[in-house]
Amino acid sequence: MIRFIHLSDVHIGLGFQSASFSESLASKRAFEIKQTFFRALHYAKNEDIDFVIISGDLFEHEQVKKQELEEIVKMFKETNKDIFMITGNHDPLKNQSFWHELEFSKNVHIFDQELSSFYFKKYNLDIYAHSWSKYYYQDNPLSNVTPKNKERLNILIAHGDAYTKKTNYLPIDINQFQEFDYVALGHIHKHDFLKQNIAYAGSLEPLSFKESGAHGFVEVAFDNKTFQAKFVPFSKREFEVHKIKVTPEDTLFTITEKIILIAPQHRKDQNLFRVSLIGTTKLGLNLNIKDLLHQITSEFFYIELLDETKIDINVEAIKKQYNDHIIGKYIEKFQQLDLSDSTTYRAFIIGLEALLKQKEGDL
Ligand SMILES: [Mn+2]
Repeated sequence: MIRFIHLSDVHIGLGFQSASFSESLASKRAFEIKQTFFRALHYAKNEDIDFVIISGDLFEHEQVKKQELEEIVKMFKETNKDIFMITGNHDPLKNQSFWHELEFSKNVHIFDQELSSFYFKKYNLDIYAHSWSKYYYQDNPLSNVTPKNKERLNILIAHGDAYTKKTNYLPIDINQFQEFDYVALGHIHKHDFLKQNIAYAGSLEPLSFKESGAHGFVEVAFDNKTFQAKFVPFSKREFEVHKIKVTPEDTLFTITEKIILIAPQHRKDQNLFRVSLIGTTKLGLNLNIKDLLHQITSEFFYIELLDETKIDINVEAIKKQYNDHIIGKYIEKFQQLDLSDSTTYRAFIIGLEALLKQKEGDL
């Protein structure tokens, strides 16, 4: 029986430049990515795991520090398990790459840019793979891959896109991989079993709100007779994306309560939340996201709040009522603009509210 873990897309060194994280949160997340990766290696060491597969994008070529890679080299050595690895589009084997400067221990097997196989005598196993050596692949170096020795067990490691035929990120057709016993895919960050024996491990730790849900690795056990593969949730945190419906009956207090009650405390302490307020609010409620965020922020490890609400207001009725008044003219002017644009809509409502208040004052 062979037991191994298949992980992928760790992205060590990621700087989170495109996220709205503070500098301290970005560096905390970068640390946690490394921490979880090392925890996975510990898992391999302490559980009865024969080897580890890493399907590309271990680190960020542009951002990682050499010192961090030296930590990985050391950790690989201490793991003392065979590690089979390819590079991906974020850490390609280019001429000026850290890959050439690091000295890995003997248990680490990094595949070259040309497709090749590694024979693992102990398990009568062949592992096929190639590493990325450039940032884009329209061509497919795997198009003719097939196991040479069918009496052996055969594993393929690949980094690419199995969902899109026309892609710059190595189009993968899984139908070509029928004869492999297991295919360890990387590149797509959401874990997915395309077949029971062909899987994306997904990113080990989620990297953004686009990567909500559970993250971890795939654990596989098989021999000539049996096959088992399961996803193991392993990330330290998850990204959670929520929508909260607001109604005209809601007050600032009830809206605040709805946000606080969105998840049990342990998830609020652990996960990163993005909450969109949708629905309609009463005219004059004065929903201010910054103030609201101030009220709730201490309840969460991290929360982003988005206001997508509309004001409960019958514009046509007001326009009719104030036909000859500046209010009617104001509405007419704004209706010529694109009110589906949220900034324009906000501006329209703020002005309308002010004018209506003014009008009330006149009475
Ligand atoms: Mn990736």
